[in-house]
Amino acid sequence: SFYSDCIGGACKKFDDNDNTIVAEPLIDENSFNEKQEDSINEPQNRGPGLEGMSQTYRPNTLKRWRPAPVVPQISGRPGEMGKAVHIPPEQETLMKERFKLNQFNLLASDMISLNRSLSDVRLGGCKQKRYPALLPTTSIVIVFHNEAWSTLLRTVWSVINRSPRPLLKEIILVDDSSEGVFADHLGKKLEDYVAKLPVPVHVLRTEKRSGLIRARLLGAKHVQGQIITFLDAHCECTEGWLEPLLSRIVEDRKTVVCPIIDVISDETFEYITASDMTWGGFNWKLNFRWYRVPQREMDRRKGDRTAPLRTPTMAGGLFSIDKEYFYEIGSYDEGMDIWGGENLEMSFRVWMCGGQLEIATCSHVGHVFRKSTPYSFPGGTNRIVNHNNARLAEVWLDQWKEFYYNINPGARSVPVGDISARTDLREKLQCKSFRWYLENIYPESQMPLDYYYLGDIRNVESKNCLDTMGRKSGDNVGMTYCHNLGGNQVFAYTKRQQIMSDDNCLDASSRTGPVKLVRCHGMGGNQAWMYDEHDRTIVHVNTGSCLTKPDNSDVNLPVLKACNREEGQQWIMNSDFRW
Ligand code: LR7
Ligand code: MN
Repeated sequence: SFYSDCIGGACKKFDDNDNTIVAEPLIDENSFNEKQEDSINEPQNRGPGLEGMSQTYRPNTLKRWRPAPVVPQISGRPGEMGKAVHIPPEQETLMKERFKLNQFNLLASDMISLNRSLSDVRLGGCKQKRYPALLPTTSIVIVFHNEAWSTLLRTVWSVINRSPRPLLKEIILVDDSSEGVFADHLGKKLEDYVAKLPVPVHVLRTEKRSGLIRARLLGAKHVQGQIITFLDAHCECTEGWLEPLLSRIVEDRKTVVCPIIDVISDETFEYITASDMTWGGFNWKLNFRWYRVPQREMDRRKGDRTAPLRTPTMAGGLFSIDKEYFYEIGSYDEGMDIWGGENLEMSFRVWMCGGQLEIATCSHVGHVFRKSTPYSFPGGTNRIVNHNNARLAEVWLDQWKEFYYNINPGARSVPVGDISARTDLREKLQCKSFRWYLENIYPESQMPLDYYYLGDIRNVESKNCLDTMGRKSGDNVGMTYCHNLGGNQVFAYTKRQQIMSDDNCLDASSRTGPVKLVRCHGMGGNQAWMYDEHDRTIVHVNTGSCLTKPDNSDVNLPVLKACNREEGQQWIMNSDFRW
């Protein structure tokens, strides 16, 4: 039961399955030796940076950059060093009441200092690293709709306190038409407050609710630094977060770099370090998901966990990009509304059009992961997310868009709008195909590179269809009447002999066994099936048994049996088939 109540699967949670792990504490292998300090930047010095330079960044000598914290980092208030805040029982009712405003524990957040201290969560190897003595400047762009005061300002303060000052051009806050009680603190009060901060902070406002994508485009337009760094409005940047992001772009300006996104608990505001062994993927529904980094990427990095990690996709909220490259590569799709889809859209676009997407594992930024969204989606959540995803599927997914439409048939009826500007962009940039992306960037993807069939699987005798019944890995696959709608009845029969539905594959471990849905492992074994088009049998390769319709009709579970050529073992995999 993970991600179930999170839109787009954006919540960062432990998965009960093997290859989707997230938050695990890191062991600090080497402690930092202060004596190795070789250079400290002047807090007041706003240069040198690389003002006025673009396209190529000059190579230069290395140094240790240092932030210039404005406020002492220990307040004596709860939550210091990223610790959990516990609300006394007598305030529980108030806590629950306030929780609804933002879908996180606002009472706890309000108790914590805006400057709270955090521990240095980096791997030992990261703390030793030096970065170019000349780095480009960055503008931080933070968009928000109905954000709480304490989370927004803690984000701002964490940037100010933990970024080397010469690198920080400005912070741009974009208020996406916050309403009601939020308008009180996000209006003049915010403007007056930020005017007193020790770095330039600008507040922009959208004319009407425009969604995070267009709000970011507005923010980006005003950026004066050479690099745009986007953050969500409920983040906390940790020690050394910025230098790894900027220096990767210096090495290759077509690199889009994300930090490791740590977890700030929505219940206690505890800062929980995330694993450096996860990267971004996606499923057939086009939900962004975290998966374990495969061995091949560890090998490419020669086992160095501090080396930048190439990731197939990004979560979307936290990343740095060269400003000129941002526009060169097509910024964002302005046709996307409110929330969702832009993260995968940009991920595919960057990879397919000649850039690269990385996680700088030495950069850690915390984010408050919520279980549900507090704000409205005008027009309906599903409608908006389906619209955004359909746009990206139409532009970037080629034939693999059918996986999305089949598993999410509701998306077929949502108007995608005009996508010609985006298809023109793909043409103009001479981007590679989605097949190229699957082959070269994401061979581990749930979307199979080669497949024979995508559709429902019908039994000749019962005329029923295989159905996942929405069950999860480890459960039995079911069977029910064919509804022709796709969704839980869509399976792909792949060239690797898998019968898959999204993350899961049909799997049997004995010759008479139940047939289960198990997370696809891509290694054949219990997940290899042979479809014989002539006999219409689906043979389990390991056991030689045949997939058979359920024994009696009250248990709707298909089974494995010795092959007998009867109709109960005959299956139709053909989209054009009608009884
Ligand atoms: O209409 C809106 N206008 C906005 O300005 C809706 C939202 N927003 C703001 C909002 O206030 C917040 O600052 O946009 C930001 C992101 O919205 P969240 O925080 O409600 O959603 P999220 O954290 O689930 O968003 C993740 O997915 C989004 C898909 O569109 C964006 O890419 C977010 O940036 C992204 N967040 C992250 O990547 C942080 C890690 C989460 C994960 C995985
Ligand atoms: Mn967020």
